[in-house]
Amino acid sequence: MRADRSLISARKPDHVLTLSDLGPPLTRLTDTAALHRLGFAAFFADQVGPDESHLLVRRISSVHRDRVDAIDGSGPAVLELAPNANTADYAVGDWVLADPHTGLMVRRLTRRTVFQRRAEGVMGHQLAAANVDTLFVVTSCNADFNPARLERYLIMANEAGTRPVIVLTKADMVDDAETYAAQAATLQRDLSVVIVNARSPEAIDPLMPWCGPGQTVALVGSSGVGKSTLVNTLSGPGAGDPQKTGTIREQDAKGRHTTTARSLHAIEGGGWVIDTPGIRTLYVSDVTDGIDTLFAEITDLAPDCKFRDCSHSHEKGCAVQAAIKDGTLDPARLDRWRSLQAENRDRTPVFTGPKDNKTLRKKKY
Ligand SMILES: Nc1nc2c(ncn2[C@@H]2O[C@H](COP(=O)(O)OP(=O)(O)O)[C@@H](O)[C@H]2O)c(=O)[nH]1
Ligand SMILES: [Mg+2]
Ligand SMILES: [Zn+2]
Repeated sequence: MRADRSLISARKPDHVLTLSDLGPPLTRLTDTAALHRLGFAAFFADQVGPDESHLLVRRISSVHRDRVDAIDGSGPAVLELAPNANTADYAVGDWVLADPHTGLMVRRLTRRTVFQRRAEGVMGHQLAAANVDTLFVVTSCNADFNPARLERYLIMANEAGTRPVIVLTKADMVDDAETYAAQAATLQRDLSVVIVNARSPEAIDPLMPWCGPGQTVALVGSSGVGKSTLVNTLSGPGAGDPQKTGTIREQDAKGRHTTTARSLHAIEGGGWVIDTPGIRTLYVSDVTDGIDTLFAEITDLAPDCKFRDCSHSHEKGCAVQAAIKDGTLDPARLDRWRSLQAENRDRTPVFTGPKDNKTLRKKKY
């Protein structure tokens, strides 16, 4: 127990400890109530072996160059990485097991989903967020609304294995929010679209189906669309607005980068929400599956084409061209499919050489 106290003392360095300073108990694997609060889902619990039952459960809430911040069932918690660990290997949303005596991370649990971005000109991926169940793709009912950009976010969600939901904010500022919603709904089969005023406490109601204990949502979208405002609304009035929000230039609806880092926040009715800074340019690279899902109406037709390697442009017996002729497929969709495919092909590195020659593209067109 002595070691547990030294762990706590790291939280309050200038304090003489008494027993009452120990606060709520640390979240152990046997502490089902705290695990439930923390949103620890069965997928993660199932990974823990019987010999690990003495360990503590923590979730990474932000990643810095030299350290990571974490939470447990009672709030912020210390998590020490091994001296040789690289914080870039961890993502906000990661679940980890920690030693109760030293606070040292023992291991990271396998991720259910992960968002990663390939930075321009850099090998490898930049981790954005992990274990996200639902991606709220946030855009506003104004000049920010851009179907081509929304498609890129949808590809990102599909590729990560995360359910996308389009969240249209600033519905209070227009009277044709439904028009935006109808347009957004055509972007992908069975896509959910929600219209909110992010500043209103009522915004929480239509978003609740994707929140609740065990659920993690992440917010993406341009700066100024209301992501941080939504985090504050989802956190509830008791949380005291954990995120700073910004102003936008009204003429082009461009936001400033008020949010600079990713962070994890508790949702009032249970579950967790990850805020992210706006992404300026979103390239598609190595996202073949994500594109297939976005354009499911095209992907589904391809097996009916006469040629297996049909490019759906000039070939005889092309089921996709036939669908365009009979008016069941929007030709603009085929154009966008083609250009996103080409971008993906150009930007996906095909590694060669002795070490990497197994890392070819997952799937060939
Ligand atoms: N009227 C209205 N203003 C909003 C709404 N959502 C966000 N805002 C405002 O838009 C600005 C940018 O919001 P912020 O949350 O910082 O955007 P972020 O960059 O996406 O995190 C702030 O002034 C918000 O108060 C909304 O639904 N309605
Ligand atoms: Mg923000
Ligand atoms: Zn074809």
